[in-house]
Amino acid sequence: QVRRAVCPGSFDPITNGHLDIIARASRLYDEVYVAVMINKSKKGLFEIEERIELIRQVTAEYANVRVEAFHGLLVDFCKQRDIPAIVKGLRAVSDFDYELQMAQMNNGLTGVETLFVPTNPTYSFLSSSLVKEVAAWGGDVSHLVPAEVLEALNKRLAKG
Ligand code: COD
Repeated sequence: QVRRAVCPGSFDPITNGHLDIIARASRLYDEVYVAVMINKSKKGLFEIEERIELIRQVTAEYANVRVEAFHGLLVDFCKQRDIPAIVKGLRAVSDFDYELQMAQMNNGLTGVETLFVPTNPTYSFLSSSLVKEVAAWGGDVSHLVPAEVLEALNKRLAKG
């Protein structure tokens, strides 16, 4: 029996916080899917294809990680691929309420389980939106994202 899990998110762009959770999940499961949510009503800084390409580059060292886009419900993505577990990072109490609601809703829908991994304290304040904001104003985010992401951010922000 292959043990599978999914790490879902927007990943606009992937940060060291996301990467830490994905790496830890890859040590616990045989196969880890990184599922990049397509949200047509919210245009991100990076196109879905760019996000996926960046995630593929920075997870290349983890042989059991695969990256896919999805739209619709996460539980349907899980059902189609026979994935019984969602792995999420918990940063702080502020994440808890919403994450608990989603975990309970998803479990009620299909029985899929959600497992929470406590964030590495180095990244407990880190989010894609803060990275974008700080980078947009010229702040140094080189310790918060992988080098490939830093380069992509600088390119994108230089274009304006
Ligand atoms: N440290 C550790 N983990 C982190 C960090 C960090 N610094 N930052 C983010 N994470 C983890 C968290 O677990 C977070 O949940 C995940 O990475 C993704 O983060 P984001 O910001 O890229 O993505 P979100 O929060 O926009 O993603 C939300 C989902 C896509 C997971 C959610 O909206 C969803 O499942 N949507 C699909 C539609 C659906 O099924 N809806 C019904 C839900 S009940």
